Amino acid sequence: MSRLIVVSNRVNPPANPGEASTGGLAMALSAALREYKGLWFGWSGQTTDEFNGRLSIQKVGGVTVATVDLEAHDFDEYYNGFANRTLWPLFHYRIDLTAYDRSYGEGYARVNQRFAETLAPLIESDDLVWVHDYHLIPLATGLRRQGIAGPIGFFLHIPWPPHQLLATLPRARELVESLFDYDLIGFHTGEWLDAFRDYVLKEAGGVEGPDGRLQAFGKSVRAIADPIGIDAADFAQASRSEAADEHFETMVNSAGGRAIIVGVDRLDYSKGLEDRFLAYERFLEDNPEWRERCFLLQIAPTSRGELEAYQDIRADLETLTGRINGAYAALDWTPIRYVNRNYRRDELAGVYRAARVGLVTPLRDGMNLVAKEYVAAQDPDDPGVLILSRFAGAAVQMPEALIVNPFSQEDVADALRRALEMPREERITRWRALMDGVERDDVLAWREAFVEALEATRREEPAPSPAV
Ligand code: GDG
Repeated sequence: MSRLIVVSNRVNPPANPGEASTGGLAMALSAALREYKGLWFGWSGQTTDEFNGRLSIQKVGGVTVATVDLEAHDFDEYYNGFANRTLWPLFHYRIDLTAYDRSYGEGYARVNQRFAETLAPLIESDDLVWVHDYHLIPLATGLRRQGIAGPIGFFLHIPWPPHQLLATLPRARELVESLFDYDLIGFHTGEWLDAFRDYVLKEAGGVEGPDGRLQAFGKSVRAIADPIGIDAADFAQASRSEAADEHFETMVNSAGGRAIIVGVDRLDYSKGLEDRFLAYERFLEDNPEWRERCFLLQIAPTSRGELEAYQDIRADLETLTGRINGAYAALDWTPIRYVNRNYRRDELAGVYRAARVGLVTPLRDGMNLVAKEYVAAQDPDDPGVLILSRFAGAAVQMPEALIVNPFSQEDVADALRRALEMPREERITRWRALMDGVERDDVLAWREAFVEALEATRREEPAPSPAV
């Protein structure tokens, strides 16, 4: 069996299975690499005065990790800059928040080249290399320059934007061209895959070959949809742990018989928290009989706190929470409990289980793992109801959820009422269908499908394609 070399910007497997590790990617990759012969390479999270390419190799939670430090201005230009001020907002359809700066692009190219030079000596001829996410799109180009000829795959964890949006990015074409140095590109859904194909065909003058490979820039690549899942078995176990039971009890006791509506999201504008709070306010306004009989618990650990857009959303949510609580609270009832901290994964499982409704309403999301975790944590005999945004990649796989338009306060408010009043039999029927999907399409199925497709590219004879 070949070794699997996984590459991502941050390398942070949880040291113990139940431990906190915020972010879908960290959860998914540590689950995928456990029990697999291989290596996880990326940035250490530390900065240094001058880049030295020195590797730190250690074993964390059963996974071998190799990390390298970056310079402080690399962090500013590559991570805070091009990755999170340019690509993240643009790929989440927020051109209003997208910042372009030449230095960001330069930092992005420089760090990808540094990663390629540091990683290349670790790669053996039989290895499969699997690169993750928007921080590292040009990595394969750097690795090819270093003489790496074996299979390299790329997985995008966020949406791929429509071609007209992507066209607003200076040098978008160059970015797309660099993807053609991979053998395989994976997206969560057919929608993101179609948007990528659209750009290649409409903007880059490419064609789709008879073998299904996309051809452009004198090269060809295979692109697939491969939806990510959670480690369902591990999560089910976490939800039966002592910590989960304790948190379940705490929530039930503190709820005092009221129904809990739960939201769990990194504090990010793509997650639609402001619209969610407004929809909940609308629900309270429209349904006076539900006031004091339920509350919204929003867990939102801070992320990317150095960036202004993230500071703004934090301030806006605090104001909004204050306003809604001020308008509706009673002596013994707070409509919104808004918590800005991180919980352990097993604790979170107990909180999910105690909640009658899981409210997952991103404005745009590559997949969304919280929706799947909420389902996995439910009591089969008395499950809660998932409300899910149609703009999360997960919506395609989870039609038995109450699917909503997160931009419509009315729609979300109606779904809240329907969820809270849903009879037990209907809850069970919907949950069973959702749970079957969560168990079947889990993180291992995602990894297997990608690795098999990447392995298969070794046997493909890329058709010669005209330079465009
Ligand atoms: C990206 C894409 C895609 C959150 N708060 C706590 C906590 N979390 C965990 C959740 C979940 C993960 O973070 C969030 O995953 P999501 O998938 O919802 O979102 P992103 O972080 O934006 O992930 C996304 C994903 O990559 C995978 O491809 O689905 O679309 O944007 O696992 O549980 N975990 C703990 N404490 C918290 O307070 N322990």
